[in-house]
Amino acid sequence: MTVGAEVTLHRPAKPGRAHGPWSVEAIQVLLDKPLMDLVYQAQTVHREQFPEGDIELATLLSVKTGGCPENCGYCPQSAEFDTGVKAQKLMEVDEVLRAAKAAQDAGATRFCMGAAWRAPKDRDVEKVAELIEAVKGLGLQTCATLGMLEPHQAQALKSAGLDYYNHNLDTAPEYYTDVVQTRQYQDRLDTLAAVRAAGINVCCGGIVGMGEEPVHRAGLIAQLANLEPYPESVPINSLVRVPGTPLADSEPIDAFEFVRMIAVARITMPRARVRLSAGRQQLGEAVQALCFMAGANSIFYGDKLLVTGNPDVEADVQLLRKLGLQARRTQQQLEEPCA
Ligand code: SAM
Ligand code: DTB
Ligand code: SF4
Repeated sequence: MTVGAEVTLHRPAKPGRAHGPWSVEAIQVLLDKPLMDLVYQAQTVHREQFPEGDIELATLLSVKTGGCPENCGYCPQSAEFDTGVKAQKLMEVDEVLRAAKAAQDAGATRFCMGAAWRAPKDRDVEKVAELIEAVKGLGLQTCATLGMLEPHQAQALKSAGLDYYNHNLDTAPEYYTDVVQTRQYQDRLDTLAAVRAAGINVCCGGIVGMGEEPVHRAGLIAQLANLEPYPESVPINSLVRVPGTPLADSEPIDAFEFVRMIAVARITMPRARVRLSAGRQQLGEAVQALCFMAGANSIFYGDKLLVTGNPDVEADVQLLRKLGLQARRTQQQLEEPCA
C-alpha cells in the first residue's frame, strides 16, 4: 500500500538531537500518503521512541481570563470580539493551588496556567512566578502560556521552577496575517528563542480548521520541526469555533486530515509529546483512538480548556480504559508502593 518511490523521511531519532531541515514539500508528501501507511509509519516511530506508550494528562486553568488586546481570529478571549467571555483579573495563589491539587488528585501530572495577555508586565511575571512555585511544590510539572516574553522574564519564570512554556505558532507564516493582525510571526519566534535560551522546555504547536490550505498545514509542521531543537511538546488543536470570533464559521476540517497532522507531527518530531489538544469534544472516541494510534501521547484533561468545554474527566478515564492505555505517572507515583 505504499506510494511510489519511498522518500527517506523517517530518520531514526537520537533524543536531544535536532532533526531537519524538513522541506514543506517533504511534509506534504507525508501528509498525502495513504492513511493506513501514514499511521503505520507514525506508530512505528512512536513505539521506538515511547515504548512505555503512556498518555500524559495535562490540566489547563485560565488564571487571567479575557480582555486581551490581541485580535487572534480564533480566540474567544480577545477584547475585540463579542463572545460573552467576562474579563477577570489574575487569580490568587490559594485559588490556583486548590485547582492544581484537584487536578493532581484526578490524575494529572502537568498543570498549565493560561493568561489572556499580549505580553505580561514584569509585575505580572512576579505574580505568576508565585503561582508556579506553589504548583511546583505539589509535585506537578508546571506550564504557563502568558503571551510574548522578554528574555529576562523567561529567566524569572525559569527561576520560579517553570518546566514548560506554551507559545503556539498556530499556522504557517504565509497564512498568519489572515488570522492575526496585531503581531508578527517573528514576534512568536523571538519569544520561543527567549524561552529556549532560559532553559525552559518549549511547548509549541498550532491550530487546524481555520480555513487554511493543506500547504499551510505542511508549512506549520515544517516550522515546528525545523526549530533547533524541535519543541518538547507539540499541541495540535482543532479549532473550537466560538460564536462571535471571526473564525466562528470556518469549515471544519475532515477528521482524517486531523489524524494526518498528528501522524506527521509524530514522524517529524519523534521525541516530542504530541498533544491531542483542543477540539476533542467534536472528534468522537474512534477518531481520538486513531490519533493515539498516530502517535498522540498527551491530552488536556479536565472539564474545561481555558474558557471552552473539554470531555468530562470520567469520559476520558473510560476512554483510556477502553483502549487499554495507561496515564503517565510522575516519578513520585512510580516510587510509591502500590496501595
Ligand atoms: N495569550 C497567550 C498566547 O496567545 O500565547 C496565551 C493564551 S492563548 C489562549 C493559547 C493558545 O490557545 C493559542 O496560541 C491558540 O493556539 C490556542 N487557542 C486559542 N483559542 C483557540 C480555539 N478557539 N481553538 C483552538 N485553539 C485555540
Ligand atoms: C494549546 O495549544 N491549546 C490550549 C493550551 N495550548 C493553552 C488552549 C486551547 C484553548 C481552546 C479555547 C479556549 O478554551 O479558550
Ligand atoms: Fe490574546 Fe492569546 Fe487569545 Fe490571542 S490567543 S487573543 S494573545 S489570549
